[in-house]
Amino acid sequence: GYGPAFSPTHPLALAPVGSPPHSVDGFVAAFLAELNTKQGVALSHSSTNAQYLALAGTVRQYLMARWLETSRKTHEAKAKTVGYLSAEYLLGRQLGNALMASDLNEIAEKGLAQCGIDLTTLRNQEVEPGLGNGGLGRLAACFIDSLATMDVPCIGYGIRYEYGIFRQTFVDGRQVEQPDTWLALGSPWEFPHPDESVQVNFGGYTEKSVDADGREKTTWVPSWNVLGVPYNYMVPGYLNGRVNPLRLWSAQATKAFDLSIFNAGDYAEAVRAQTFAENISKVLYPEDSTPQGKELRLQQQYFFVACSLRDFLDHELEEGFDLHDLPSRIIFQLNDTHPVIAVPELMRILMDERGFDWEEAWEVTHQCFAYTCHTLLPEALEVWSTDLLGRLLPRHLEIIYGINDRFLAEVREAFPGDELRAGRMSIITEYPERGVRMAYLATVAATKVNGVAELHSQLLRDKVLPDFSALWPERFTNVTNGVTPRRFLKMANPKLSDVICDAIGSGWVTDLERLKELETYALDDDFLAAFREAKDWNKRRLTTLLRNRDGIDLPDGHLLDVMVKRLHEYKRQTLKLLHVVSLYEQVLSGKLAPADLTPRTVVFGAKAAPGYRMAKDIIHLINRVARTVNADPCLEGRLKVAFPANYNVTLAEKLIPAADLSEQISLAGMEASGTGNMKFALNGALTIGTDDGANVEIRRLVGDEHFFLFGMSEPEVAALGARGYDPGAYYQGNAAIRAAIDLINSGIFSDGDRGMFESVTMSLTHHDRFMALADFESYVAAQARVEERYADQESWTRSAVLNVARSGYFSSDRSMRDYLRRIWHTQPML
Ligand code: H53
Repeated sequence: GYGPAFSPTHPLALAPVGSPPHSVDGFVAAFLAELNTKQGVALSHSSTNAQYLALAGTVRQYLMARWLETSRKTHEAKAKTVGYLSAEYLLGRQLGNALMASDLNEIAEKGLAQCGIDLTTLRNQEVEPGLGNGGLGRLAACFIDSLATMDVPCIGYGIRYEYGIFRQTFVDGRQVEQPDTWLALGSPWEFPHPDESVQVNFGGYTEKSVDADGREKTTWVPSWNVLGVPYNYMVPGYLNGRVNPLRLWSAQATKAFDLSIFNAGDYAEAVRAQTFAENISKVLYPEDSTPQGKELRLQQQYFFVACSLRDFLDHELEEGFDLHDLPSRIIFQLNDTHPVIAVPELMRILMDERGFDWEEAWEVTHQCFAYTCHTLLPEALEVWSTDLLGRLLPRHLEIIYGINDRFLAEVREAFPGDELRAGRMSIITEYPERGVRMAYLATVAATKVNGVAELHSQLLRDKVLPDFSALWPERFTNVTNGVTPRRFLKMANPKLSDVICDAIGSGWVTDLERLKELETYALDDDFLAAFREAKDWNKRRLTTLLRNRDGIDLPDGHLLDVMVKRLHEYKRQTLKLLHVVSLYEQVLSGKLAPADLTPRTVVFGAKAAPGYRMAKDIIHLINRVARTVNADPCLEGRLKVAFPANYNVTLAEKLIPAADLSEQISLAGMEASGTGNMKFALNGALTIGTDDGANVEIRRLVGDEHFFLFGMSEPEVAALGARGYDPGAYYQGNAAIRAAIDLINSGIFSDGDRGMFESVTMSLTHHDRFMALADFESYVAAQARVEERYADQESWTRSAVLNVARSGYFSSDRSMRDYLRRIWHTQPML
């Protein structure tokens, strides 16, 4: 609480403490104070890590006053806030972004140099917080960056995993996972607030009673609980003084929890209880878009959502706030189905704790939630068994049944006699066991449901939720994903940023459509030369990094062909690999002279979910192909495969700016959006891609001549599936496919072991669920067009410039504007 001299309205309590002076001297003084007084080390004896921590602390000081001021302003204005609920935030390193957002880069560089310290060395000391798997988690990070930059009040809510996404290593070419100990050397970006901890209940049973007014009342009698401790992170807007909070929850045992056992005399048991509670936020589940249905995962979901709702209601609203007006103050955006348990949780709070009746509670709940779906894969849609859910959250299951009963009554009223439809639409499924379809629950509850690219939103309406879009057509909308230009262009690609700024100024950093002004420069020789020089610089930077980080040598002057994303069959890394193997086979068999190959380095980066066997086999195969191809002298200087381990945001920031060719080759209708595709185009890589996800929009905007389209369209995929797809016919009928697959089966990549990659080749020739063989010929033809264009460097560079100039639409600032207008109905505070 506040001391007597500092009532919340006391002027000194209102005025945040000022920042250090925005000067080199001010910076150095603050930095040395951090080092000396916070860490107790002298500059002369400080380790790189101590210096990094001191630097982070210094930058934090500059952001502090703005952070407090932002919070004061938002509360005072009673502004509507976006509550972004996401189980993942793939933030990437914080230091560079914080320096950029507070305009401290130059000052820090000079100040540190005065202390004999190199800023880049300190930057490289940071271990990125990998609190997400892939696209979905990175999207959340881009969105909160954009909201802060656009001066929109937002609280990001999530989980502070003690271990983020695993660190990938290769042993004999196979993926081996190591724990991500990102907190080990200190975590200077977070503010723990044990004083604002929240209790979260689990288990037990419910009791019905009748209150004094004769109304039926339900009480949840839980059997155990844990404490959620919030850790605040600063989300600084770009040069605008706004700093929004990201609030991540960490699980801790409650006193009551362990004391009862402790009092009974079993100390060891008490400690075990503590460990049990803390397991909840211990580790990020490493499955990307394939939920495992594990109990701990549901605990995580309820844990962070319960903490977040409680936090918002208790700490962000003034005392006595009438919760009937809650929709005027908050919109909770559900990032996929992971946080959907928030729906029955808000119902429970309003009914059981605040005395709302069902209809009142439902009206408020409905207005307070919007749902983003990020997938089309049926196996990615979460279903929780009622058995598990009822055991862990008995009251919530009752409420879900209540929601379903009323919903199905509405369906029957709209479609009388159509029992089949009611069965199809039920939130509860009976197969393979009774379960709650979380996507249906989200759709029934939400004011708006959106997909993440135009094609995806269309397919969501037509194929995943057709009955729902028939019932509520106006509920469905699209917001195409975006990426933050601050991190992924200005920060990751400083050379290209300078070239752009020299031509059109710096307005594009917060208004990315201004890149349009570069179109005229696509014909300017000086500009093209500067553009190419930036690309070359990025390639040299990458070469140095990969040499030091992985011992990989990137040859000079190669077309850099990059496929980086999670390893998933639908993304079709095997299609890219078959292309490589086919080129190799043609050289081996004398069909192709090595001198006729366009010198090319293919870079893969991909993590596989640890339990996803096929994905791990594919990683193994890529590494083995790389080993053989790279060692074969006949390909020397012509074809190389590089597979740096542990692809993450930090590596992406170096890889993407260096790339010439971006591989976006999922089977049409499978990739909801993709966001890597946008980052590559924005950095001047050309895309080879299918008509899938946001590729459709990228191609439309950059123009057909500047995009290498191949493969079946989604309707063609559907038609082929309906006719019956037979990959064996493609294997038999296409000599190149057959030769490539046979080469893998020959044992050439596996020291003569012909069976080593049978799982992969058999899957391709017998099932090929994602139709890689059907698209192979078209893919190879598109690669030939790539090589033809690349031979004309001027024409290639012009296309690259036009890709940059026409990618402004893919700023996450634009995505946020679309959410504000179409879904959240709130505005920037400016
Ligand atoms: O979300 C990205 C999309 C991408 C999609 C990805 C995603 C996950 O990373 C995890 C779960 C899920 O359902 C979807 O695969 O296409 O770009 C952001 O929307």
